[in-house]
Amino acid sequence: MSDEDSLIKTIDASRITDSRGDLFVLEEGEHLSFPIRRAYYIANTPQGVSRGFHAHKNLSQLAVCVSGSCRIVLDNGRKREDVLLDDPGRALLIGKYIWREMHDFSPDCVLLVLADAPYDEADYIRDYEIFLKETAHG
Ligand code: T46
Repeated sequence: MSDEDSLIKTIDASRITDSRGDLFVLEEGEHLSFPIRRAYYIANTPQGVSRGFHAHKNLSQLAVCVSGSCRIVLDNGRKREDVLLDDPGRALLIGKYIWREMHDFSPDCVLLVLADAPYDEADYIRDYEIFLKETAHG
């Protein structure tokens, strides 16, 4: 886990390497403090396209580039930090009320996201001004 003041909190997957290559493990209890209720993955992102630009009110997620790389910006309304995800053994925690943007997808990027709740559009804040208002006193 990284520096406590930073918005960038990463988790190292367990890596089991043998002559066949690497097998990475992310397991509830061991690596994750929340249950995995949904997994989705983002692939084939055209060059120059960015995604995200929203926050969640009540969703914790773990994101890992299982192939390729992308840059993720995290913003809590007071500061913004960015991190390059380019290692299938390093996963990024994205918590509640964190504005996220995904940029600079490599052509081979597959971004896997593990989430602790089913999809719910009502949980999204997709307007940055509303996000700033909702985090102003937090
Ligand atoms: C997030 C970042 C990291 C579904 O129907 N089910 C799902 O589970 C998801 C994730 C999305 N959708 C629908 C909603 C939209 O109509 O798929 C469409 C694209 O979703 P969105 O524009 O929100 O995708 P991103 O890449 O901007 O954001 C996604 C996640 O939605 C979001 O929770 O934190 O990845």
